[in-house]
Amino acid sequence: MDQSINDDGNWIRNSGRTNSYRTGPSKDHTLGTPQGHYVYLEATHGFGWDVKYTVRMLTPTIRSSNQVRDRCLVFWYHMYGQHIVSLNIYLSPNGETTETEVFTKTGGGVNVWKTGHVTITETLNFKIILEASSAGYRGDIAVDDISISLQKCAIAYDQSHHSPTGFTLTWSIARR
Ligand SMILES: [Ca+2]
Repeated sequence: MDQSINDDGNWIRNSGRTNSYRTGPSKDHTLGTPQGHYVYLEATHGFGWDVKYTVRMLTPTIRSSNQVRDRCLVFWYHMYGQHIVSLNIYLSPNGETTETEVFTKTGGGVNVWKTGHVTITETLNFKIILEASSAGYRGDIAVDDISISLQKCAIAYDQSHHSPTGFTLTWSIARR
């Protein structure tokens, strides 16, 4: 995935815990160990109290048509920390000019990884934008194991399901 330039900072690749107590994960979701990697918003890099700090990243263009349009986006997210604002996902046909919100979660309650899924039915090419916002140092938001399969999400969604079609996005943003 690529970093946006229309935001305040970058998603950061990390393993183990984050820099502040009482926020962020202590292990990734894939392996469930301190050695596994995830990406996150490091809220300590933000603007401080009550000023929203936002990071965004984008997938490459995903090709759609009338024949190929149904997909299920599955991901795991971790929102723990009292200064967390939101995690939002948007679809955009043209970078970041026009966006449609398809997922939003606010607040930072519990120190666990949760799964999210979004059915996508786009007939035009699109990108997926992942956006996290916080307003204070206990605002670390993490994401892991993003995958896209070529079917609508099942109604009774099985968290262990992985489709052999589609693909898994990898963390190529290794800067910090
Ligand atoms: Ca991982």
